[in-house]
Amino acid sequence: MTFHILTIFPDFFDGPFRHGVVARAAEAGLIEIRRHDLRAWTKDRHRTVDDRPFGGGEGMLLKPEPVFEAVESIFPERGDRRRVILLSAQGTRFDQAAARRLAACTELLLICGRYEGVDERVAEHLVDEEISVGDFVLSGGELAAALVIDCVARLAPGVLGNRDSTVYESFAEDGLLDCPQYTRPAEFRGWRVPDVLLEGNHEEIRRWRRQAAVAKTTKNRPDLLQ
Ligand code: 9D3
Repeated sequence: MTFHILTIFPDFFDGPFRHGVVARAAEAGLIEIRRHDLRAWTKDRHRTVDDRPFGGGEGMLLKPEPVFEAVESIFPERGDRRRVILLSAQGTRFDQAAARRLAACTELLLICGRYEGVDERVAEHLVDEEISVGDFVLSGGELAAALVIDCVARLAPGVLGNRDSTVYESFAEDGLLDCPQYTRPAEFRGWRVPDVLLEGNHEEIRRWRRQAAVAKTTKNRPDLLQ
């Protein structure tokens, strides 16, 4: 699976994919991550990618021409399994189900917005989907693109093996957060690991984990309990 990133800050991605599962998947040739500098598709001396909003308002917008030219040259042909995504605060919310859908593609092109936004014709006439990573304000789409790639890449065919059943993997199994987990030592600064986990009664452990997951979900994410 190939990820293309269209950005004015290609150097931003020097770091995020050099560690862990994504780095190993790239080394194994299971995924490829290619960065494209949006300014390569400008035609003026100053390599201008932004301009002022019609109707007035704060800040600058990414202008449409370089973005259209870039996408059309990176993807001369489009298709179901070759999708173009705009990262923007106005997009539909990214979640594990969206990640699973995107993992079925062979090539994804992620466009990183900057400044106050992107000319709306990009969202309307160029991209397949517009995606937001959550209800908070970022300073641009780069961090969001890194997040989406991290999440989708581990679902790409062959990346995780069948240790996690990635086909069915959901963020919250049966609507619950993961249960609390402990490792050694059994007592740390006076805080003991629950006895049931040390005793080896697997039916009791299963029941404890279930109620602990419900308690954790109630406390931290009541919205998940319909
Ligand atoms: C929503 C606030 N906007 C109204 C004045 C300003 C604005 C905020 C953030 C304009 C651009 C941006 C840049 N954000 C992204 O490019 C972005 C983003 C985000 O801010 N939140 C969640 N997901 C994403 S994906 C891309």
